[in-house]
This record gives sequence, structure tokens and C-alpha cells, in this order.
Amino acid sequence: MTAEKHLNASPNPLVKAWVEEMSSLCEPASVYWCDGSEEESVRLTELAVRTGALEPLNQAKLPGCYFHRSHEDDVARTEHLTFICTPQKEDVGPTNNWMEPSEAYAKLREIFKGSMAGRTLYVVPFVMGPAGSPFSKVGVQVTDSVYVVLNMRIMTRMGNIAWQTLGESNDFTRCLHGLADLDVNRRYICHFPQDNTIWSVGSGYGGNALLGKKCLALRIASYLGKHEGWLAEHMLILGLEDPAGNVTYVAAAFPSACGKTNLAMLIPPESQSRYRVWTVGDDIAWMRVGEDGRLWAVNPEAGFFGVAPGTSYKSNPNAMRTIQKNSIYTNVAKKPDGTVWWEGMDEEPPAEALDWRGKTWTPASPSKAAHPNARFTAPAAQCPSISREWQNPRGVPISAIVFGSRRSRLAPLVYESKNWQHGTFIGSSMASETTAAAQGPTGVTRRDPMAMLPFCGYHVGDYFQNWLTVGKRLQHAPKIFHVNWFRRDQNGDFLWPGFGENIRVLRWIVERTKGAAGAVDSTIGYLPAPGAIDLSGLNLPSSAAAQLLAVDREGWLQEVAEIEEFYGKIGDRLPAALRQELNDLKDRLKSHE
Ligand code: OXD
Ligand code: MN
Repeated sequence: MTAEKHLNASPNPLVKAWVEEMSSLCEPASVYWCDGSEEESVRLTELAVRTGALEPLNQAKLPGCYFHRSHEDDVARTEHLTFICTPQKEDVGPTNNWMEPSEAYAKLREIFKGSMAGRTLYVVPFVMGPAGSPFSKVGVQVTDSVYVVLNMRIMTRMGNIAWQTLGESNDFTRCLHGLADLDVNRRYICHFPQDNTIWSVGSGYGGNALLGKKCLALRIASYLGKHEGWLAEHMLILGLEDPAGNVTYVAAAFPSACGKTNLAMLIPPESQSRYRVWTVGDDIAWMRVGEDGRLWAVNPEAGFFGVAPGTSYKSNPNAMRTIQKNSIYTNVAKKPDGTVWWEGMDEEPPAEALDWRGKTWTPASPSKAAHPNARFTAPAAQCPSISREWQNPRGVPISAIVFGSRRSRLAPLVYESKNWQHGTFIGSSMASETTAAAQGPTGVTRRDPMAMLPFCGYHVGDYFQNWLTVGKRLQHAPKIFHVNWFRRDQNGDFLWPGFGENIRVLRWIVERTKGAAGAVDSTIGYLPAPGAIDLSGLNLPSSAAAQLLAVDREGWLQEVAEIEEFYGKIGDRLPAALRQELNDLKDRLKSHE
């Protein structure tokens, strides 16, 4: 593979020196500095098609769209191969894998050594966050994957803008990525927070390889946030517009593949059409205390890397409209007419297609046509519901924070915390059933604090403390809620219709932030008062409504025991205030016998 050297290299000598060092380690045949231009994108896409990294889709029906099929065992994040590398093991806490930095560098250096022979090393400068925003951070990723370059171009503000933002500064995240031989036994995703450095080898999968996303914008950024007094969170950001035209901003954390993209792009059903949802972001929020004492948030990304299966004109019309052009589809099924299909799409399954592995598939095939974690990568600017404010350098003011989990039992449809500290406790103790976004079994309930279990780049006890500390600086703290769209009945059927109907819950949340809408106090927090959530026209059986908002005392006592066990693992870095919240919850449950 050849690519001409590019002359528009960074003037920053620190970047140049680092790229030279990485290049002499990986020994590529050539080095290419990306400028982010349109012309470059066309050229690199052509190159990707020539080398087989991308296949063009039907350009009449899906203009500018391409298809990528990944290595069969490289289809999801690999949490067991993801490490935080700090000198002291105790600094990564019980929720992270640890490696000593010099050992990690040595181990990965062996794998990177000469691994780009005959290949091109691309230098990908990028900014996370809107141009000119005090929130924004610069990263430079070197990679030998043109697929990664083209995805980074969609997901970040990529190119010369990063050099302009960086100037002569040393303040950039050094991101080294290589495919090497894609051997899962030689796959490592290592973060060196003290060095502002990420080394990832052996995977081309988004969450492992687009280093601006999970690695920088969550793991490294959460560490920076702790030191600089802000929050980097696994949260969507949306604005809910009421019939009078007022927009209230909500940030909501859900674990991977639990509907963040759907909620961020929600279209209300006919009966609720006087309300509107505007999308600011679908996966990550960086939040700071503003001079006005409110919490302000930006979406550091520029695109969506969404889960394809289940996405349809019924479940998420805005996502479907977003991905009709200039998008990359990974591990979906390909139809004979060069368009794409996945399970849960509106249309009937095709009579025949190529499955995500490239094998002939028919509806009679025993396996799925698309991988359950098949993805689309699409520019945020193409989203019909994109907020006018999504690139505002100041961010948007957040009135409500929502923690959401996927739990078939126990957690009610929605409840509100009593205050910031209690809300932090609720986020810290949440649990959710695992999904296909990470390698490993699905449907297993695990503690996933703030939906950050795989993404918190330092000790989770210190992370909880950072939440409490930030909360103390807020004069107008957002109210904190918990939601669960995924409750099931005894037959395993969902109790709540979800999707567009979630607007009803969002409305209650937003009205609560304004001191309106009724609530009743309970042992776990404030529940909607009877009739406070508009259920008109839903035909929800009254037993379902009751179950959705019930507090099962026995179940919660069991939950308390499980939280105690989780908190026990955190040890003495668990903030005393959260232990107190847990004890108070236990006392309340016991005294309601
Ligand atoms: C993602 C994830 O890709 O959370 O956003 O896995
Ligand atoms: Mn995510």
C-alpha cells in the first residue's frame, strides 16, 4: 500500500518528535499527515476501496456510504484487555485492570515493533469538543488503519483545525494505534493517564480503535476531569422543547446499547407532538460548573457510532434519516442491490443477503444476518433533530441528570433523588444487564456505576468523590433521576412501550426541575404521584402501571446487600457520604416493615 507523504505537517515540534518516535518503532513504509480536507477524504476512501478495507454501497440509494467487515473476533469492546497503567496499582481501583506503565510500554513495544512494515502510518490530528470551546481537548492519533482514519474523520473534528487549536502547546493526548496481526492474544488497550497517552494494538473495532472516543473522551478525560474539577460522562445530551418553545437540557447516562441514541433522537408520538426533542449528543458529555453556578455540558464528538440492529423508522426515524448518506456501516448484512439490512429494520428480511461474515444468508439461516453489535458511523450534522446549540462553545445548561439502567426487575420506571448527594448515591449503585457492545455473555446483571464501569479511568471511589465535590460547587444543581425502560412482567414481556413514549417520562422529569408535576416520597426517592405522568391513550393495564412504579421492599433489601458487597470492594476510598446514603436507605426500608 502506498500513500504520498503530505506536506501539511504539524508545525509543532513536540508532535513531530513524537510521530518520529512512533514511526521508528512501527517502521511503516510511509507517513501520511491528514489535513481533514474533503479532497483527502475522497482520496483515502478510494484507497480504502482499492485495498478492500471498505466496499462501496449502492451510491444511488446510499450516496457516500461504505461498508466494512471486521475480523470475526474483533466486533466489540474487549474490557478484559483494557488497562489503566499507573505507577501504583491501588490508583486504578477495583473496577479497572491494571498494568505497571514500564511493563505495559515494554509489552506493547514488542508488538508494535516493525508492525507497520510495508504499510502507511497515518497521523490523525483531532479536536474533541466544539471549535474554540474552553472544554475542548486535542489528540493526535497515529494508526495504520485507513478505516480508523475515515471513522475518526466523522467522529471528531479532524485535520488542520487541531494544529490551530494546539499551537505550540504540549497539551495533546498521544494516541498510538496499530492493527498488528489482529490477534486477540496480542490485543491490548492501554491508558497512561499520567503521560496523557493511549496505546491500543490488535483491534480495529470502534471502541478499541477510535481513540478519541472511549479512550480519550471518557477514560483519559475522566482522569483529567478529576484533576481539573469537571465531569466526563457516558451520557447523551438532549433538549426538550415544550409547547411554549422553552428548551430544557437533560444529560442521561445509560450503559452501552441501552438506547442512548434512541432517546437523544426521540420523536414523540402523535398524542405528544406539541413536544420536541433536540439532539446535542448521543454518547458522551463533558460537564463543567459555569460562572452562573449551573452545570454546562458539551458533546465532545462530531458523529454517532450507533448500534444498527433494532434501529428502524419505527424505533428511531431520525437515526435512519441521518445514516442515508456519508456513513460507514460495519458488520451489517449486505443485500444484492448494494444496500444494507439488519435485524429489527422495518422492512422484511431479504430473501438472500451476505451476512456480516460475508456468507450467504437467508431468513432460514440459523444465525443472525448482522452482528448484534453492528454499527453505523454518521456525521452528527446530518441528524434532522440536531440542536442549534450542539456546537456552542459554552455548551448547554443542564437542568436534569438521568441515570438509566436495563433491568427486567426491581428498578421502577422513574424516580427522583432527594438531592445531589442522594443522586450521586443512586448513580454510584446502579446495575444493568450486559449487552453485545462488549465481548462476553449478555443479560448478566452487574453494577455499572453511572454507566461508567468500562470507562472510568481511575479509582471509582475517587470518581464518586469528584461527583460530590463538583456538586458542592453548583449553586443551581441539576436534579438527578433514575429511569428503567426495560422492566418485564412474569411472562418476560416489557411492561413499558419505550421509544417515543419515553417522552412522557421526560416531560415529568423536566416539569419536576421547574417545581411542577406531582411526586410522592418513598423509601428510595420521589416517585411520580398518581396521574402525574401523562399515560393518556397508552392503554397500559393498570396492573402494569402499578408494577412500574412499585417499590418491592424485599427486592430492595436484597439490592442493598448487593450494593454493600460492591461498596465493600471499593474500600476506604468510598466517600463516607455515600456509605451514609446506603445506611439511610437500609434504615428506611427496615422501618417500613
Ligand atoms: C459505544 C459503547 O460504542 O458504549 O458507545 O460501546
Ligand atoms: Mn457508549
